[in-house]
Amino acid sequence: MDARYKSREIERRSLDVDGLKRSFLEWLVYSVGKDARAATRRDWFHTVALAVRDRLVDRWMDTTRTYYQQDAKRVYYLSLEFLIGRLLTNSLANLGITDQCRQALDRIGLNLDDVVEAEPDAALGNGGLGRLAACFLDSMATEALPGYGYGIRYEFGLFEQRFEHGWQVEYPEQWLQFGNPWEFPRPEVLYPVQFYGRVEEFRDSVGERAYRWVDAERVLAMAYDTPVVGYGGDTINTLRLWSARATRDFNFGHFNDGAYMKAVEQKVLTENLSRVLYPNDATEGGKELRLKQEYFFTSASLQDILRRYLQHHSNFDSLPDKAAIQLNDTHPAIGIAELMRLLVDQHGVTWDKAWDITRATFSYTNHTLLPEALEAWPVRMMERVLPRHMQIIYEINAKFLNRSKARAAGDNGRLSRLSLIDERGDRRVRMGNLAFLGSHKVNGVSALHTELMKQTVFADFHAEFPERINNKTNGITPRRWLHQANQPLAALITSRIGNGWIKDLSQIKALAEKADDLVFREEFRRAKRKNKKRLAAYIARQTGVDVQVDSLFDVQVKRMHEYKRQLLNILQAIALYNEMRDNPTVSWVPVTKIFAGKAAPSYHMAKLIIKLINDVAKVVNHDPSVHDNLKIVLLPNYNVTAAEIIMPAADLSEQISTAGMEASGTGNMKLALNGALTIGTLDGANVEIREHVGDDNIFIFGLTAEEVNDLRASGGFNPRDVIASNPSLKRALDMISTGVFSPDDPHRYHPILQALTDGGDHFLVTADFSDYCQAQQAAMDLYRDQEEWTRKAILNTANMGWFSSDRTIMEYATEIWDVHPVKPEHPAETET
Ligand code: RUG
Repeated sequence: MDARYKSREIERRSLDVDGLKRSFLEWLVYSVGKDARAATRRDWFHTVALAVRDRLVDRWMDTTRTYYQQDAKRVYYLSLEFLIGRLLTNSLANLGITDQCRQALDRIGLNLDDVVEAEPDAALGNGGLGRLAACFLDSMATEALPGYGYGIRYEFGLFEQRFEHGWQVEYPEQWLQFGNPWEFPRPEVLYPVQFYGRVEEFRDSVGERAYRWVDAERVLAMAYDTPVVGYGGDTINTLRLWSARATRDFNFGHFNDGAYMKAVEQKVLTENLSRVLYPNDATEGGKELRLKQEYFFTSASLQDILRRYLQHHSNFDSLPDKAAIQLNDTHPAIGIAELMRLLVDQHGVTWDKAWDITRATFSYTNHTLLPEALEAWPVRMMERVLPRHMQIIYEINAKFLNRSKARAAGDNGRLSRLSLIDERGDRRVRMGNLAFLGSHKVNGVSALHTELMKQTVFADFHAEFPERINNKTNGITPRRWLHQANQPLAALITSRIGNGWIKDLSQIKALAEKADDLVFREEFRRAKRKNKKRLAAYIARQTGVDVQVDSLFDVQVKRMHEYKRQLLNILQAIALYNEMRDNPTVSWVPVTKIFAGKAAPSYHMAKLIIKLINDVAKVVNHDPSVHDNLKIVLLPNYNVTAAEIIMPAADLSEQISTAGMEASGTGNMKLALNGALTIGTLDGANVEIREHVGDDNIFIFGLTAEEVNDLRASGGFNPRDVIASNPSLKRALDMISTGVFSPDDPHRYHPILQALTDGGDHFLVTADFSDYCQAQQAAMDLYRDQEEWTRKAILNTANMGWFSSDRTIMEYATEIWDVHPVKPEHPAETET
């Protein structure tokens, strides 16, 4: 090998400060094309990212090659959302070269923290579901599991949220505007995906009835690969995202007609498929583009999975031994019909065999019980967009209902509930039922949620397949959410118990014995204070509001949704505001209420709640009579990057959903791991958090899921009675209704008041108000005793080890996927 080339090869892998510095200077000139004097912060970000990328490519290829050579069983995580956030800090930390990189940049006169700020936040997801997928990628790579993520490379991620006069306004999020140094385009990895057309029946070579999908429109799915670095950098997996490309023949007809503009227009329309992420947490049915997006990425992923499988196999008998496909919610559930189509129509596998293979390969995670979020596509739309799939779904359904008929013993209600088709009104395909039926395992995301799944949405299916439903309580990656986001606390923990916790979070339990150590408590508080100072500066920059660093940071960060009850929180803030004004001589615990979260653009009630929070904040923050003891801020544009600043700084974590409605929550885990005490209902994973951190170290309030159910069923709940009997709630609502917070438009909040009264208060805000205020009071009282507060905070951090996504992913691997760790072989490293 040419000596110069070889030395470059080594240089590309060198992890020391000099090597990094040389690479930076070389990359800036030869790849970014800039002179050091003219380089912007963004140029430096690209430079550093490209140089870091060099250092992981060899190991990435080694990982892929090892999987191939060992024909290892792979797991494919199909998800319409991956909320990955920034990658530079993550890659540096997981490669273990943060300090070297910092020093190398220092020598060039640059600050790593500034460079990091130039990276856009990859927001290819809405909230918890997408972030969970990103945490799982990190855990699969860290646990050396052969795992691939498959999704869509949206050109526009989740919208950017701004507040204009207190209202949410959405702007496009152009994260790819300046290029993405982490991704590798694969123009050769291209699969056709069809839509529309019709199905033709014919006789195959042995005279059997067969089908082909003809006259369809064709789109191409092109792959973009992003390396996923596991902690330690040994395993580097792949996230493969699909981008839509118009086929060339698609446009030919138009060109020949001379209709150039029409051809171009068609190309643009086709490529719209991967243009934008749908901004709804709860999908509304009836959006054709959304259905096409789901099929587009699922079909491309399955074609890719089969291609990889066929490199080693000549028939599909052992597909379930070589591939596990996880459906992240119902979004990729059409994959069940698609795999059937590929096996039966394209590869000539018999129906029954194909069905066995399909079921053994797929598994499905349910993330919600909310009826509006359970996808159901109109049959007429499905027949038009995916005619062959609709036939396949009919056939799966007919066979299944036929089999169940005997057991249902004439119970037609049961059969119609089990059916894949909802025959009521406008006929719809129930994607949850399809996902359930086509999977060998179906899981919920917290113990409570899984139990409720068995009792509610999937009760009939559970009776039919009692072994299928299982629980996999969510988790979070300790790398991003403690090691990287909270460096002061991470360093403190490591100084006491070593750094084993980064890869094995159960080790953090050893901190529990430090909870009584006064010196440790002091250092723990110091770390928290540092994070609070950072957040206070961020709040000042974003909102112009100055907050007291030593006030109680009371944090509610998540999507804006009525069931998450930001409204309950702001009503309590108004009540507290009134108490402070009524009792000016009392020495109040200063409180800073911090909110952040986006509302779906079409969700008017959630947007009105945003406006209410901003309106209340304006009044409270400018009222001198509360002496700065209460501040309220709503931070704009909540995303992963903002969460990394907020989570480490919180004292109190608001997890106050109506019991039975939050499937799990993962923000609750991030906050508790960072030493915040939870104030919450017995909902989702809060139940398990309480079990781990202990009853004394959490503020639980409100109705239980069972009580919520009973109260609603009884029909005897009257919110007006509750309001009349609670003067502080009544006063808060009166202030809203008389325009104290909206003098320019006193009736602005009529819809909210209406929902809480005549609307029946579906989310039971009024029912839980009094208990919530008491829990808040208990939190404020405890906060006065900083020693006791810190002791409990330490116990929260120490007892959150079980909530690592490494634990969750290993449960999936052993109990659902039967996928095992594979150590990559790194031959190049032994050579040099
Ligand atoms: O709302 C749920 C959260 O409770 C959960 O923690 C998260 C991850 O499992 O998923 C959220 N979710 C549910 N996001 N979208 C949906 C409905 O499709």
